[in-house]
Amino acid sequence: MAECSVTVDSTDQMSYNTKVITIDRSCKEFTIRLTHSGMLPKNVMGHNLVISKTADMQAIATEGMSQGLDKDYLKTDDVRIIAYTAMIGAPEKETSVTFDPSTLEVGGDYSFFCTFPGHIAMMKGKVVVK
Ligand code: CU1
Repeated sequence: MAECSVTVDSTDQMSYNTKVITIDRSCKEFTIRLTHSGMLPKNVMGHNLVISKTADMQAIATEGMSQGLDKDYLKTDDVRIIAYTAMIGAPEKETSVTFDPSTLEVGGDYSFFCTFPGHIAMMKGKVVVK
């Protein structure tokens, strides 16, 4: 059976606990659960998880910065965003997003990243579609 969900943890060290997320395109729905194991609040060490083509990643993060904290540092109606979670920080422990993976191409160049200002330098990884 296909694995149709994954959990990624984020930390006060400005990191995710994985560098690769594998998405099985045969899943009807795919769920990404983002946890925050740190003690710092959202305005200091907020994290989200956004998926886009790798080529669009930097532009989405830059545009997100100008949106400010109340909009979770993300322009959510940007059509280049494939999926995104809310931004969380302590005391929130987790959030999740469920989306249809059939919009992704097998072998396509996708990434996941955090749009909190400055975090993309460390908080990014590859999305592998199989
Ligand atoms: Cu972050």
